[in-house]
Amino acid sequence: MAFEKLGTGLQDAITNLRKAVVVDKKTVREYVKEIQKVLISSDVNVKLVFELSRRIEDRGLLEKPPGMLSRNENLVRVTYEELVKLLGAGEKLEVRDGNRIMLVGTQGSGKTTTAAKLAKYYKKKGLNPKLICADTFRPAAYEQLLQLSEEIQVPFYGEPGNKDALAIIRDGIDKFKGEGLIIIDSEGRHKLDTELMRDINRIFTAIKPTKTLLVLDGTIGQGAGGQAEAFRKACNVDGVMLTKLDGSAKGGGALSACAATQSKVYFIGVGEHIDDLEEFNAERFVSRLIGFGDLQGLLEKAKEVEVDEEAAKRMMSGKFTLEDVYSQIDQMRQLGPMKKVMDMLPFGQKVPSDMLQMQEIKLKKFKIAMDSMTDEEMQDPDLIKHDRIERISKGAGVAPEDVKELLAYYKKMKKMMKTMGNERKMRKMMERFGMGVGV
Ligand SMILES: Nc1nc2c(ncn2[C@@H]2O[C@H](COP(=O)(O)OP(=O)(O)OP(=O)(O)O)[C@@H](O)[C@H]2O)c(=O)[nH]1
Ligand SMILES: [Mg+2]
Repeated sequence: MAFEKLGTGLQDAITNLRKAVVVDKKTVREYVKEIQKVLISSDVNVKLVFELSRRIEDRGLLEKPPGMLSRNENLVRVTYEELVKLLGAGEKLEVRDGNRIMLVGTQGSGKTTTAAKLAKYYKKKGLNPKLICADTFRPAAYEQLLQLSEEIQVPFYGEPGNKDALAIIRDGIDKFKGEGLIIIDSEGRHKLDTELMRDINRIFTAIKPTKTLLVLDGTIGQGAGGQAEAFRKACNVDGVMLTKLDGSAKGGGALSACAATQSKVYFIGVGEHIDDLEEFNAERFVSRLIGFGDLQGLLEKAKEVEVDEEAAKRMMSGKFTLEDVYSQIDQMRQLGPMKKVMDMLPFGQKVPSDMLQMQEIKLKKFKIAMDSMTDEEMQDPDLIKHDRIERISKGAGVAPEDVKELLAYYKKMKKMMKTMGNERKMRKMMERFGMGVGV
């Protein structure tokens, strides 16, 4: 499996961090050191690794954790963000039928295999890919792509024996009437030589591909950056396809080097099989390395509460009105089953179970009842006594018991919010004295 070592290394570092009871300078340094080791053994450029670890350390120590995140949870989030930055922002290759993709690259980098992989990939997406073999250099090139195209049942064009690559491409496009997504496999040379570049340029000018993609062998590690840069200067490369990342310990180096040279990696090849192609998206990639489930929950936790911070502060300070209950019910229903929502919050376990079991139908009744209340009543529910209960229940078409139950629910919540607010203050105070408690 590709990147298994990198993933395990990162996950181990995170597991150790999570075990830490106190998150202080020493813990952060140790964690950052572990991350450094993992990245360097994955061939990421030492300078980049040090820059990244400095940022993780600084942010981990100085940044106020957003939302409900603890300090070590925030460190994991920061690591994720910095790794995504290191590998470049996600951007999809935008192509459609009628476009032409040309693959270029040095000999043996994986162009022919990748051309077929790409054709299968877009076929599965509902496009109509077609393959042209424009490699006149290697005698077996025609047979190789023909066979692959038969395997994936994609139309193929080639002219064995013809040495004029440009003429073959033109004939192919004619034969396909310019329709479908035309993928052109070109020839490779020993290394990046001027002759190859001249050929590519000649074809490039005549064909004007919609996208020119550079196929790079990922096993060369950091060297991928230099190649990517050279090709980009020589011809108009739109992006990179990094191959052979399976089983290569240098994958991290190749990926980060491409990002560092502003060469967008669109796809990665992770095996010899035709399906071993993945669209590269740094966010998805890093979250998978770190452990997807873990990270998703964490990011949501940070986001979710960011939005509600004001309301939460107000509620916890004891200023809790029926309006808060109203919006709380709305939010909870948006988020899903209440039990699940509560489990995500650090104080979740403390919420009495009867509150969690509050049925949907009851919440709906509560909302209807609140719709029949005046602003004054919403702000100050203590005003709601016998006559008002009668009026509200009649206006809303619910039983007076429902209104009473709502008021009881409100009182219980208000009390709970106050207790939690006090606990939060306590926790903050402990943190200030360097007694921060871990996850
Ligand atoms: N393990 C692995 N092997 C790959 C991958 N992509 C290509 N290969 C292998 O790399 C070798 C070269 O692939 P080709 O597709 O023939 O490379 P090419 O760039 O077309 O080569 P030339 O046409 O000779 O320049 C083949 O044995 C492929 O099976 C990959 O993602 N993983
Ligand atoms: Mg080839």
